[in-house]
Amino acid sequence: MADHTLAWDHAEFENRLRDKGTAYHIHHAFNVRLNSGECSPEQVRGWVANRFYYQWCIPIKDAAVMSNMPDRAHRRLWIQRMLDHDGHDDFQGANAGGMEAWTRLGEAVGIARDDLWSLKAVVPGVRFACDAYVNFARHAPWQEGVCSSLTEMFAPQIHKDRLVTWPVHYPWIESSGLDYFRSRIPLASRDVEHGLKVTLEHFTTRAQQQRALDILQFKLDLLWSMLDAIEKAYPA
Ligand code: AHQ
Repeated sequence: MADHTLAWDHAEFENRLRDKGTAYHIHHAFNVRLNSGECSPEQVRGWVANRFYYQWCIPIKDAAVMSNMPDRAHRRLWIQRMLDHDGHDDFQGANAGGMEAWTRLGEAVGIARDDLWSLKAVVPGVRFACDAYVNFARHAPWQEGVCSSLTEMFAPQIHKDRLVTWPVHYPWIESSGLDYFRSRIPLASRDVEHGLKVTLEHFTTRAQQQRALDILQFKLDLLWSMLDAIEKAYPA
């Protein structure tokens, strides 16, 4: 039987998307310990080395979403995300991209570039979660791929937390190593502006809006399960 439950207006729909922030990995015990200074250098290195695989997968995920995008106007916006991570133009300095900035984070916490890029430290649960994200992006309609990136609604805060707490708790980490977090704050806000517009305009019936909430929950669970796996691999 058709469900004629009234769809939420855009403001209510956005509020319900944002209300899911309570499940964001900022609240995960490992992240709380990390930003409270309770992690050992080995646990910090474990987090950096495992999260590198997520960073490695993001541009591949974004290329998958883009390959499903028929509209050039959306591709012109979406391609920026890949350039942010892979770099562009002369690939030097600020043009080197997020994976280079994460490599500098790795070196600042004591992980050599070759070790980080070998992905040898990536534990099965992290690899599985990241691969699930890429596979989702490959097979889902592009609007669902865009919707899944909306966990970045909550990302500026987690980056700001690191920039405030890590220098206090981990003075042994060279400040320039935190440049990745600095760079993401404006980029996350830019990404969310496009992602939210697509999501609010595409998911129009109540059933579709519930689908969008379920997609966001899938991604929240994906981020959460990465920290579960990291926490288990690097116990307190
Ligand atoms: O550094 C992050 C990043 O580039 C992205 C892209 C976006 C996506 O497409 O799913 N999500 C995301 C996130 C990044 N950093 C995470 C963190 O905790 O540092 C947060 C994560 C997100 O909120 O989805």
